[in-house]
Amino acid sequence: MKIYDTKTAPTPRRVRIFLAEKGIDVDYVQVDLAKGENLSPEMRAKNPIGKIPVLELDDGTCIGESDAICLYFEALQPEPPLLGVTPLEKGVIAMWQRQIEMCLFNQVGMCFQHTTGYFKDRMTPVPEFGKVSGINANKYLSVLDKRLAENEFMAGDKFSIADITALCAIDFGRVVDLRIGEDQVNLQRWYDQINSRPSIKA
Ligand SMILES: N[C@@H](CCC(=O)N[C@@H](CS)C(=O)NCC(=O)O)C(=O)O
Repeated sequence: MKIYDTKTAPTPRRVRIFLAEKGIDVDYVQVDLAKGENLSPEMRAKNPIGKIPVLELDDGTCIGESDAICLYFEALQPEPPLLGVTPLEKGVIAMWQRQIEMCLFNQVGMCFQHTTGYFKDRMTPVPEFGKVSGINANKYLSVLDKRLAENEFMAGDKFSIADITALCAIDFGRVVDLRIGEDQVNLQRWYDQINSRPSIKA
């Protein structure tokens, strides 16, 4: 099997960290997004929306969507669990994963795409929308800071996929000037803790 990956992009990074946490080695094939390699007919045959990452299994089956890829590997190798074990853990982790994706990760992505025009060859940037997305992302950091005042990790007392998504969003957010506020001490404590995990370098 192999994963079509782009080393500099935040979404495939989520999958690389997830797999590093599980100690799963996969071959990665680099795809140049700036050159539009992800939009070729060959890549669209693997993922109709032409986005990265894509997991290609040995029988040719392709799975797009970072969450779906992580779900596949969690089922294949449950240890260490990153999506929860009990029904309660699974529900709480899924909630934080989804909200962090919608309110932070996607907002950072929209801010980047619409304020920089990085993909203007394939989309119409709307700078005002990008600006509002950046403001939304910034505001959501205070929700996370509050959450982390009472919880070690995003979804409670265990490291999970939600922590990976949040860290990748915050790191990528630097390109659009997203910063943890000086007063957001809980978020900073969490960030330093997660950022020191060996998997983060994946
Ligand atoms: N929901 C998808 C998002 C994938 C996505 O947006 N990937 C970006 C890289 S971070 C991409 O391939 N962009 C290329 C493009 O839009 O042309 C997932 O979670 O896998």
